[in-house]
Amino acid sequence: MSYESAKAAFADWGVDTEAALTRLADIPISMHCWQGDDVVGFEQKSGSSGGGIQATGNHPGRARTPDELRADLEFSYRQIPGNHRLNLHAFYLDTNQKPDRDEIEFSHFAPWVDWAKDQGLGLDFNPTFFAHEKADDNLTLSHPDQGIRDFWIEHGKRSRDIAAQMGAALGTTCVNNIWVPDGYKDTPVDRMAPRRRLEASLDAMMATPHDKAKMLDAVESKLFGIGVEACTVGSHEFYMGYAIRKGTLLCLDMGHFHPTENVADKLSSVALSVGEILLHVSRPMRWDSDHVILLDDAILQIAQELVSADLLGRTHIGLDFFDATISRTAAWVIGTRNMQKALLRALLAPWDELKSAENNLDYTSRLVVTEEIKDLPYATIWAEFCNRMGVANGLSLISELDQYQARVADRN
Ligand code: RNT
Ligand code: ZN
Repeated sequence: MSYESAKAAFADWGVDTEAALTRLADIPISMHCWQGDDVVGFEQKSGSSGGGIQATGNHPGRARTPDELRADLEFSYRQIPGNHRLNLHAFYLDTNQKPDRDEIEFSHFAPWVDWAKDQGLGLDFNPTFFAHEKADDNLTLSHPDQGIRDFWIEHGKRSRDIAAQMGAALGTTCVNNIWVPDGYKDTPVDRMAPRRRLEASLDAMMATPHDKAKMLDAVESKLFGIGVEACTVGSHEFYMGYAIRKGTLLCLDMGHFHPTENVADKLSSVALSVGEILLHVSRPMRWDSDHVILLDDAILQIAQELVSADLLGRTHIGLDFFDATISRTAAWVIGTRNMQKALLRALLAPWDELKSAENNLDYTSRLVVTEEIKDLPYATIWAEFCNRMGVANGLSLISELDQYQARVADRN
């Protein structure tokens, strides 16, 4: 089908495909650096990340150095239409020095910033509160030991400074997302004390205000992790309250709720109480398994809510998945494009008609329309988008992905 016929098919439903394509081109996705190396980081340590998160698999091609990771990212961004962002974790520093987490500085990330500038990418940032001996007990900012808390508070402060400098250097606000693994394997007798300590540590960490045009703080909750099954200190209620009271962003990770909860449903509720939202778009399978996102109902519903509730202007879309059983670059490319495809579908829906049917309690029309529009030629509009952005699609995309994977397969 030609783009012109597809455009006409959507026009029959009152949908303007040109407006949708223009809007889509303007939505940056923050791609997470940690899919490229199985969340290992560049502190010259190997093994599991700790903190209850783990990439499983040993498919060849894991990036072992910042240069390899950047090469993989450059390839991946070339297969993704539009201009996007990179979400860096603090333990991906690029320096010959070996600063401990409480010694990191902007200079340790300078190669990333120079590269991002060169590539036209925005940067987001995360302090790393795991994969470190002082996090081995799965307690960091809420640790009973003041010395350990202070170590992590210093790491958090430095991360905020680095993020603000990244935002300033690149002229685009850097979201600094705070996730700590803190929790208990077995049922704690005191849930209040660690939560008070976490709150006090966060307050100390964020005491210095930063220019919001350069850096925005976000806090990420979790239901449970491996090894912290009984209690996560930074629960959803904890951080939702914290974000509302302190004016930070709230990060919703799709894998951090009970598997039957619908994260899409949370967006409009949360948006009434917090100014901006950070999403970690992920795919939990039975637990927080961080599978590559598919173009499935969960993702389509997230995108529908962002468009229908008019939340795109105050939601930062970040991805969070890591699969080590497949090509790391293919994982990035397919996952990011799926997020965009979901957004495109949402932008191509006849929202006025659907909302008016719902307001008139005409649920029959609502059902008929939501189901009939599933047959519209979305693929043609997506192909047009890729074409205009000079990006491969379909079989030619597969051949690009295969060729690149073949080039990195001898890494060991
Ligand atoms: C862990 C959180 C967190 C991490 C990254 C690496 O459960 O989802 O966002 O995945 O910080
Ligand atoms: Zn996350």
